[in-house]
Amino acid sequence: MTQQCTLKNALQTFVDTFHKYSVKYEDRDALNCKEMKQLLNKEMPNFIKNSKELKDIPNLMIELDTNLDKELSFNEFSVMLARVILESHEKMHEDNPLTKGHHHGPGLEGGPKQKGK
Ligand SMILES: [Ca+2]
Ligand SMILES: [Zn+2]
Repeated sequence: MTQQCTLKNALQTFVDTFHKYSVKYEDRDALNCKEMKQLLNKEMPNFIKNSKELKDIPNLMIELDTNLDKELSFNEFSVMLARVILESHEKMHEDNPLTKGHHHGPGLEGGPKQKGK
């Protein structure tokens, strides 16, 4: 039995991406402000453009850093992921109302399907 969970790869990507940046300046398991900014800019550039959650990154850092050590643990980081996933799903439904069946647009990633406001 080697059946794998469908979400295993997504989880692995979250963990790997976090770790790729958390060890950039110091080898540890938390993101400082600089590392967090790089992660967002390199790994989620379109999300930064389209997301309300990611509009004010310095403020977001403060909000996410619940233990006030000026770093984001994976625990704290995952709160940001959850919020962005939620926001993106909502956006996927922007031009795809539930009444017409369940279709998903491109969400925060954006794409050619998007028409202006
Ligand atoms: Ca922290
Ligand atoms: Zn949906």
